[in-house]
Amino acid sequence: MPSPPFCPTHDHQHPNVIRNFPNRLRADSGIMIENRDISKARSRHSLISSSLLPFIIIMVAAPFSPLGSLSVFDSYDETPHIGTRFPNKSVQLSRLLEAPNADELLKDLATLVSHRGVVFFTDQDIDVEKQKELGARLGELGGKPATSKLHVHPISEQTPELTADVSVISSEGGIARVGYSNSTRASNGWHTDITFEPVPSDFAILKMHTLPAVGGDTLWASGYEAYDKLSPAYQKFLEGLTALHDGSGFVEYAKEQGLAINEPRGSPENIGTKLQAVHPVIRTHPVTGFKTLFVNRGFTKRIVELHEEESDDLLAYLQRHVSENHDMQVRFRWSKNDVAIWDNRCTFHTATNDYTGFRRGNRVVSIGEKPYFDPASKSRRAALGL
Ligand SMILES: O=C(O)CCC(=O)C(=O)O
Ligand SMILES: [Fe+2]
Repeated sequence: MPSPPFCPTHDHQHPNVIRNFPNRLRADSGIMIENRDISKARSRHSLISSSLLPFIIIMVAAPFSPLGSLSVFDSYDETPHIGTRFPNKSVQLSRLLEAPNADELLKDLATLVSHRGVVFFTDQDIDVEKQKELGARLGELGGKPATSKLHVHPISEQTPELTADVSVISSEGGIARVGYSNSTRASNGWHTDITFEPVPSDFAILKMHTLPAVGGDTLWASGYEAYDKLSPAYQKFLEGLTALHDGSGFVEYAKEQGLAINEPRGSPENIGTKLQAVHPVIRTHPVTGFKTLFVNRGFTKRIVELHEEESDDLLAYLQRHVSENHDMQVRFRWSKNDVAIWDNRCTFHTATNDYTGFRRGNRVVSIGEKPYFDPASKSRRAALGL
């Protein structure tokens, strides 16, 4: 196997890395040059003079890759359906932000996150100010409404160190611990961030800087694959429905703590202290165009068009569908200063509260667009021919 020609950091450590190789060629040249196995080319093209063989260019359909300009860096897919990782700490988000082609790199990063659901970066030096800049630019480059900014969480407090558009994710309390109980099933923690907002989130960026020696993994699940695994009849049924999302847990927490609910929260439409919104049960992702399941255990309380008992049963089924299908999940074991960027339009996630000691990180959540369902949109499997 010849070494990939364009990647100075290529180390062949992960078996999946080589999958990016044809795409890298495609990204750079516009065509795909098949030079990986010249012996096969020799037998297929035996009428061609052997002196020409090293220069054979075969036009073949390259497999789809959402990496774009990021294909120059080593990366691998954590699972077939969700999760991509940049394993080398030489890939720093802080440097992508300063690169001469930063707009191209960040737009491609946003596209990659939208396709793969969650993307992991190793040992990052990015500070909170730059994390906020990244959060703002990712969605802007994808063309979201100009009124959509960073989310201000209803119960985030402004401190001398951090503005209210940064959420501290801490084992000691606050946003990540509201409603937490260690005497219920771990899978009750599955949620999608802030779906109680009329204009909910596109991206979230979490950097973990304090970790227990072991434990505290985070899991993500794919909303695209959750849709795709359902039968056509069930898909059709869900496509006609809408659901009420409710963040009343935060309202109660604010009351108990004597806090005011912050508003507006990253969009002129995210106002009021009720923290409720109605969204389609299946939404179309505005970047990929794929259909995705958009109800979650944490915030979705009621399917509007159904009787209460029907709604309870359906939501319980969909929760099991997400939490019990581990073929649509990825589990990430954090190391200090790792960063995860996920798309809140097409994923679910949950923390794992199995550790002792401190665990802390900073999270930035950006506001995207109002969810919609386009009946002409395709599922991910249909669009990619999977
Ligand atoms: O603590 C974690 O692993 C994830 C917390 C969370 O839900 C979030 O940051 O949105
Ligand atoms: Fe979350």
